[in-house]
Amino acid sequence: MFQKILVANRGEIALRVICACKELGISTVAVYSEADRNSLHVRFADEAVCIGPPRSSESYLNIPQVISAAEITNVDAIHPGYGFLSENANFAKVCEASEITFIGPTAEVIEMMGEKDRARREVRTAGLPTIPGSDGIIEGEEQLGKEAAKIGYPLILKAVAGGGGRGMRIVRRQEELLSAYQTARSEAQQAFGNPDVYAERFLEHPRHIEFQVLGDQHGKIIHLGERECSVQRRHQKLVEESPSPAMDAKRRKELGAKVVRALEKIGYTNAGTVEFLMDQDGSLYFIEMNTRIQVEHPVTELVTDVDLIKAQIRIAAGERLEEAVGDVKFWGHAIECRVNAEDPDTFVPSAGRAKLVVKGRDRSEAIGRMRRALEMFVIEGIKTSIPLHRRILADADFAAGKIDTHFIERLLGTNGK
Ligand code: MV4
Repeated sequence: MFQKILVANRGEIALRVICACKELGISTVAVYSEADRNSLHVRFADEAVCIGPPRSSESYLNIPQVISAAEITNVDAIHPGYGFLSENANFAKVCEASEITFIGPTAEVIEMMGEKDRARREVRTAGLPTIPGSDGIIEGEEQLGKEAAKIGYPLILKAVAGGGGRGMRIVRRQEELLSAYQTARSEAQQAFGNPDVYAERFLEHPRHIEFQVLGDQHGKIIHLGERECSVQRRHQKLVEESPSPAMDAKRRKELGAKVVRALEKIGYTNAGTVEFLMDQDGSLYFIEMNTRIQVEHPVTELVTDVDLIKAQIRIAAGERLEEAVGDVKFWGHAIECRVNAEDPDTFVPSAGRAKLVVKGRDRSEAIGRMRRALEMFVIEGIKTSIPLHRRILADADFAAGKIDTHFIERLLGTNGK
């Protein structure tokens, strides 16, 4: 097992990783920017190293600075948390070259899943259902026409280097195709330095359902069930829950087994999330894979009793899944509300995020408990999204499990803006 881990992150996830290390008896090193000198993650870590000015590009995203801090403090491993360097294949490579364990999948797999068209091809070859679409990137106007004729309308153009809702363009009619393609390419070039796009059939009212997985370094993969993440606004998730009200035991078992087999073929290691869209007819299709721990991991922890961060650390240290996690049993229903410090009218942010997570024996008890907790939750002096969460949890459609990615637009009577 590792003796010392550097936590290459800030805020609640840095603190979460530090807590896991403390429980495992591992020493911790925090890194911080000049703006975060007095943060809790700095206070609770055994050591702390300032890695630069407030701007994250010069601190938390600065690979040489993070690696220097790791070398000075002589750590065995680095936990990247989420965001920042967590899905940066080059960072994983630099860690390896510096003989520091990157707590996550291999650089090769991070790279594979980061190229969204390649991820799609690889998982399809490995047996997962994907949305009908182009085989790879669309190389030019001639191929564009052929692919569109094959896929039909509406279709969606997605940046290969995008993900999480960035770099997408919906095309509803052939007349819009060429200009959408050109705009998508130039936006992708602007945003990611890579103009490549691929195409998929566009699903109008999907649910977003994702599977949590863990893979050890001995070739074994398990899944820890799914999370329902359809309640979102502008690609920011607001409420997540496990299990999904749209899944049943049979489909969970079937798709879960496919996910496990596919990732075993790919050689996936450590924690990851496989994202699916569920069509209105109930079909599930792969869209992308996240090769990091996610914000919403606690809802899975509550229904499985698995500490996912400790599992990540133990797997990275070489333990087998049987040892690191053991048998996984599912019990109850968990819900997370992401409480944002923001103005409810303008959505102007004032500070980070808090997570309110509850568990009940079933969905109805979890909803009742969340409503009670939201009612008693007091934050003074700043505006927060708590009133919005109270409305979501009091909504009849939400209670009935009738949620898709347009739920918030319907609730607010807007287009989500
Ligand atoms: C889609 C889609 C409909 N059809 N792909 C948005 C985030 C990125 N991970 C993929 N996204 C979507 N891909 C096809 N073929 C609709 C979305 C989408 C969405 C997906 C999940 C959660 C919220 C969403 C909000 C708008 C659009």
